[in-house]
Amino acid sequence: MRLFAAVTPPSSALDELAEAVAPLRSLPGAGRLRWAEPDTWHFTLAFLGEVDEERLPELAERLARAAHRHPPHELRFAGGGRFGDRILWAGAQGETETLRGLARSATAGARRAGVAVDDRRPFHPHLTLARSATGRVSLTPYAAGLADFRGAPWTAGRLELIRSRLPADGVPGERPRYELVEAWDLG
Ligand code: 2AM
Repeated sequence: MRLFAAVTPPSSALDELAEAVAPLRSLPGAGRLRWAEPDTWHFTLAFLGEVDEERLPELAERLARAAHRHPPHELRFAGGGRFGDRILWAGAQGETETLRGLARSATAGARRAGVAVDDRRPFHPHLTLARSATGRVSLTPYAAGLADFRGAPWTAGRLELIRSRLPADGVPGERPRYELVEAWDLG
């Protein structure tokens, strides 16, 4: 199964962000981007990829330990950015060093459970809002539209293990579906 470890902000914070994002959806080219829906928004801490089901108990045990090593911490949405013209994201401020430490522990724990974690990209806390399949829509005005956005503080209080089910090939417009496998309180 395809898995990743994540932190999901509370719905109040997601609602605020959704309000800030709404006007961007009428910018030129917005229809050519694939927008993630607010009920799937999350911060990925470690992308685990395909994991054999038999590894799941040890993985869960290791992630539980990683969660206990880091306290709940305060974050807020702050600004936005882009990875090239492929990914538009919302950023976070606050106790991001704790989030980073949690991401590191989750990655290390998953490795100890025998999962080959993809960490080629350095950890950069971001919540993906939209993706471009072609990279042909300039994301600069979208990121600029979020530059001044500052959300209310919220507490990252649990580490989640999420399963991603990819859509069947050739189903236009379908998004991956995410299912919570297990979650552990921090601290
Ligand atoms: P993204 O937000 O940068 O797109 C589920 O696919 C989650 O895992 C997404 O949030 C995605 O991050 C993240 N992820 C990280 N590395 C990935 C990879 N190599 N393939 C797919 N998703 C990845």
